[in-house]
Amino acid sequence: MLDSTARQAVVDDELEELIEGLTQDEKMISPKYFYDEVGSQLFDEITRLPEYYPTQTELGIMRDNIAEIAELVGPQASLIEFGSGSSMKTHVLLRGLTDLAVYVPVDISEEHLVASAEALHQDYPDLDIIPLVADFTKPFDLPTPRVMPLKNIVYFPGSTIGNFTSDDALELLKVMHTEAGEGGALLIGVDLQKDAEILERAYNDSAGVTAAFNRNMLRHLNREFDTDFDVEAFSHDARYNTDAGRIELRLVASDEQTVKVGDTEITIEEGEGILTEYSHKYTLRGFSAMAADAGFRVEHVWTDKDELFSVQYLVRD
Ligand code: AVJ
Repeated sequence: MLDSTARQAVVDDELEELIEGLTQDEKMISPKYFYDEVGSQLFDEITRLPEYYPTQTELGIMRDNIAEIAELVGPQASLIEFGSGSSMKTHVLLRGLTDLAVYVPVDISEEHLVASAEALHQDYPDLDIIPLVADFTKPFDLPTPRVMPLKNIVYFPGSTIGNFTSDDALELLKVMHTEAGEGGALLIGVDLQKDAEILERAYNDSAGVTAAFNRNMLRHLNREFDTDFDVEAFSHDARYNTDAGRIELRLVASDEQTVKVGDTEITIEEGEGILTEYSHKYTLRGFSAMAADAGFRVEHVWTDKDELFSVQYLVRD
């Protein structure tokens, strides 16, 4: 745990980063601020919405193909999940893989990590689980398990890769390449390009859950950084940018707003949007080109019958 001085330093850095994002030509706030307790609950609700196809589709792909996935992974692998690993998809793997040597969930939030690792230990008492607190966008040291693994399998589900710009996504793939090590592989969920209509429906659900999720970010900031965003003065906007192949989430001010962020006053014009998230969608060809730049070769791709979503097994070249 961080002591109070260290925690203050983190908050100061984050405040600086927040101000930087809000003083650019195109104002932006990092999507990491979606996930306070309420935001995590809202995201959970999103994954159960009929319009939000990614979660259920990916889970279906995992269930339908777990035998083939287990065959490729082989016995005595180390499964290294980027993210804290509380999802149903993780359970499909932990149940379906043969004789795992160790499971290493990696997350920046110690709280999430400890809670989910404890729950997993109840379900898999014989599995060696070694939670690791780390920022997985930068290389980190792997722990030493009880049993020496035959290979490392990095797992990155949820199309979280879509949150990253292409430069950052490439950097992250390179980190995964390093962590996979010699003979290792990456199992990754990647959302696919499709009709704008299906995509926009998934991020503009009729129950308004995604809108609440987007706006909740401001409530989170008000609490954590003592800012004074008028949450009700911002509306949810999600549209598909066809050229860039990504959904863009914004919070749009209904009238001029002045907000105090630390010692900085920020003016947001009427109708101006603050970018809160990119969710990139890939073509199979585009993703494999990026993977190749990071040193990976796509060994296998599984999709659903409508080719909405893909799960891909990448090996080191
Ligand atoms: C968790 C980043 C994969 O991009 O679809 C869902 C987040 N944002 N609805 C996505 C999200 C709005 C989600 N990821």
